[in-house]
Amino acid sequence: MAIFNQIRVINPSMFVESTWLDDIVTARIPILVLRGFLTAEVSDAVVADLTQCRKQVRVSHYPNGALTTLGPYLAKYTSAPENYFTEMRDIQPLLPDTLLTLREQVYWWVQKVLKLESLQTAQEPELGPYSAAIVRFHADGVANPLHNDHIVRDAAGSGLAVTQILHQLSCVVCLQECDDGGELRVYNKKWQADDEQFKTPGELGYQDGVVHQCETCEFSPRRGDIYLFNPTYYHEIDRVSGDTRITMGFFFGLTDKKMKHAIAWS
Ligand SMILES: O=C(O)CCC(=O)C(=O)O
Repeated sequence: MAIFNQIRVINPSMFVESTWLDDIVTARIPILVLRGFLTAEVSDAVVADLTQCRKQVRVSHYPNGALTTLGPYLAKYTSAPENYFTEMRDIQPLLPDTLLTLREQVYWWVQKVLKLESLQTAQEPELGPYSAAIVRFHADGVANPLHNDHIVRDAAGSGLAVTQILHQLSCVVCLQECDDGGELRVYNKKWQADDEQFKTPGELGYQDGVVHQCETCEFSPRRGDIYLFNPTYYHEIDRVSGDTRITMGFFFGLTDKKMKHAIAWS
């Protein structure tokens, strides 16, 4: 049986392997880490500038947890997508330049490392551009329950452009690491329709039984790490201790069978 714990760490001087994209899509590589691309100076500058946006940070409460975010996430708005685009337009002018520049830089690195011909923020014909990234804050004591991200399922029937993708991937940039905890744990199990019996309506995520006896891959992000994984595989974030874990993230979806073109959103 394959061992599902092989995180692959790459640095900017490594030769790009043409199989990496397929390896992440299939979770042969459960987590691909780009280390040494982003400097400490840049991540520190972004974190410092984020304090200007305190008023725009939102906390979404659920019976089993809360999500603290800067910028909209589409999964929250699938029944009223126009509100997602409005929130995105309202917040865009308030985001610091350092964050916007980093976002562009990360898109470019991801495109090169995965040998994509294009990676662009998704556009909705009537509603405009999607949000290109989100900042997530996990303060001391916060965890994220077991879940998976699958926009084709979550926005089914909405007609949104992102529901046309063939595969969904997640990119996360660690801007500030926590002192302890905060590991990302990915399970060797992809969501399937009959897992819905493990969902409690209204709550975040799924009951633990859905990943019973599945292999796992655990990763403690360090400041400056950029990591990629397939979020349709179950995953969770362990309780954070100490400093707030701050990340910038976006999803991207491959739009063609040859896996050369991708659109991104948060
Ligand atoms: O912050 C992380 O490590 C993972 C965030 C997450 O759940 C995702 O990107 O789907």
